[in-house]
Amino acid sequence: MIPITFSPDVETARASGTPIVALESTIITHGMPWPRNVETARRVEAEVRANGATPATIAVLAGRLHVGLSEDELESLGQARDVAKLSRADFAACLARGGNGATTVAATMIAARLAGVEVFATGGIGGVHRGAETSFDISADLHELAQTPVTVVAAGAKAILDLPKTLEVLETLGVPVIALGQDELPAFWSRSSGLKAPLRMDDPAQIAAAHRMRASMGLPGGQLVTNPIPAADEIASDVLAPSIRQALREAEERGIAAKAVTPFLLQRIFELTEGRSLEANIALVLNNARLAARIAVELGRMPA
Ligand code: PSU
Ligand code: MN
Repeated sequence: MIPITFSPDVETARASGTPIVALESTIITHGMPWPRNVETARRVEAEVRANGATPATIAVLAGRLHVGLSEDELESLGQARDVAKLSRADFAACLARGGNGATTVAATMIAARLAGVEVFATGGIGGVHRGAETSFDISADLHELAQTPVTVVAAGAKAILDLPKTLEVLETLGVPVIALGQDELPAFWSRSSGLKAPLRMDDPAQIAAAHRMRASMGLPGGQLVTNPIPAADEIASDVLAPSIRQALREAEERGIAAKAVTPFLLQRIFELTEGRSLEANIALVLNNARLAARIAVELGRMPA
């Protein structure tokens, strides 16, 4: 038996068949500094509600999988220091030993599937790191997209990654990568990456229909929807590039590896851009929450 607790809101939504959008918690614990992390998590939930769906923020608290967090749970998670960053490999172990953990994209997809939730909003997925040809650092998020049937809305893969290699791996794994409303793959903090997105769709209904079609065909895995950050909030890639280069150099010098890489880079880029990267990150997550809710509403109108 999986120890699972649904929040009252999520329980009600499940009973009435209201659309639900899953939200991850690693972005809260490892992706943004307190108190902006908690404030953002609340705003993201409000954005999902304003667009007709119920938010379900996912985390492991004292060995229970929580689908939907209370105000207090969200606040204490946002302030906690020793929370594990959970992915596919360590999710079950954390539950089994009664631990606390924040879910990455991979772990949130697993939880969403267990809870019957088809759509999930995040900031940016993990991908193939620069230098992966020697470090072998490829996020488990990519493999999860290949096997778990959840549509993930992100603003692209983070620009700290090797985006061409990330696209290649997604293609190999058979993951549909859809750009919303433009031909180019967005690059998290900026709208353009210089890379063509494999697929383009212009409205949430098309994305929902493709999700259902994959299920009808018995294809495992989900879809990656890349939603460009709003133009008013983006940081042009050439403006950001020096900060990314410096953060990457420091990570290498200090021997940062494995799970620590992404949180380290995000924190350093936040410092090097004097907080600008965080403002953009917040704007893009809100934008993704909005789109994810619309996709969930469309799915709710379609036969299962
Ligand atoms: N999106 C953000 N900030 C984050 C993340 C996503 O805006 O911190 C997290 C997600 O949880 C994602 C993780 O799964 O970064 C990727 O970590 P890694 O590169 O170690 O797989
Ligand atoms: Mn990694």
